[in-house]
Amino acid sequence: MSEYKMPRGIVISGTGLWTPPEAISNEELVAAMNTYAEKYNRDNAAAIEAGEMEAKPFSSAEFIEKASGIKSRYVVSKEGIIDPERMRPYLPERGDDELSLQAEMGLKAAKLALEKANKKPEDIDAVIVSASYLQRAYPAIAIEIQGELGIDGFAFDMEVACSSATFALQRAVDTISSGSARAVLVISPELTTPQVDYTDRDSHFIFGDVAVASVVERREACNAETAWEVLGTKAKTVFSNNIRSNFGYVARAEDVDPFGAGKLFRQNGRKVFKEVCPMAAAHLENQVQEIGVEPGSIDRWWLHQANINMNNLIAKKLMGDEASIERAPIVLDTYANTASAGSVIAFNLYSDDLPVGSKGVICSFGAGYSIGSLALEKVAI
Ligand code: CO8
Repeated sequence: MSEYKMPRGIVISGTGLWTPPEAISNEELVAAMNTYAEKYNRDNAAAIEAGEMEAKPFSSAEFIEKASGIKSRYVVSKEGIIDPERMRPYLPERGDDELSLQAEMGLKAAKLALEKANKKPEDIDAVIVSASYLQRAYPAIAIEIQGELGIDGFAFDMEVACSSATFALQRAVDTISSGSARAVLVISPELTTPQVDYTDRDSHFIFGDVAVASVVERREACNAETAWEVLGTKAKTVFSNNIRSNFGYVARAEDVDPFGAGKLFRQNGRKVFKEVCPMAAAHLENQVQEIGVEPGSIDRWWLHQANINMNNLIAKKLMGDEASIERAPIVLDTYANTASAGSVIAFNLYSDDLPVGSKGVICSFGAGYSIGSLALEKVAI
């Protein structure tokens, strides 16, 4: 790659994590899916018997925990998801004059991040909302949040699936280093549950809702006691059809059901596992080499949270026998996969304990494929 060297002096000075108040355990989710499957198989018994339809296979809480490490997930609305007659969240439509749901989630995390960074809206020049799904095309959710906070500057939305948060943090670093903004608020309101097919046992257990936010700014303007200086960033994308969501506005002109087969989240999880693990490990090795250190001297890896076995494998490749849950913390047991927010949740929950001088890496990997990382060092202000 290029000889480009990161300009120093840009920090992540605060993060915010908003967790929805409701949670669904594997057992509750499986009970709903299996009641739905039983009824489906009963109602379609003749067609299944004749080989015209496939029976719905049953899900298992034991499988879910063993295969993924997920035990529970937070959701914005639980009731509809675990109702076998509905099998999707119920989110009442809001009017144009009301705050949209994704803006509301993002705003909650943004306020927490501003508080942690000891910043006021007037200190911020730009807002980026970056998530794997956006609830509308325009006006941007980021501009809605900008308006609510009273920020004078510019705002825009972007989407890079599971790497939405890391790619947006990188855009914030670039924006500040080019002088386009003094400070940037990066927000990922991951509202995943409306795009999950809760009748599909392969994917019904994977995702949860959450919102995270970060303040990125110049070290010289930072008001926090400590911050995380950005030592380097790295982004990579390689096209793959193994994780796909075909839901989109063109469905209306294609005369197809926008919520029909293949339009919700789907993946070939096994292939993703096999292909992404070596890509992510190599990417991370390069990331730390570029900042002049060996993987062994990184104190903490805030890895993407899609699968515990994937993270253990990547951690082992990077740290060998030194790999541990303390050095590569896991949040997906309680949060599940929250698309791009997972590594930022891990950073938010597991970074305050580290002393000044510690080094860490935030990294995401997922659909696209996309891999994004930021190498950080804790600094005293
Ligand atoms: N209960 C019981 N059995 C099950 C279940 C279940 N719930 N699900 C699958 N099985 C069965 C399968 O059908 C299969 O049966 P058979 O052998 O008879 O065919 C068997 O169990 C084994 O299935 P798999 O091979 O699929 O099992 P794995 O061990 O591979 O585990 C995982 C499946 C957990 C999905 C795993 O492959 C995985 O986590 N892979 C990595 C995936 C990944 O990292 N993806 C990133 C996606 S996230 C992302 O990029 C963000 C997208 C944007 C967000 C979208 C929001 C909606």
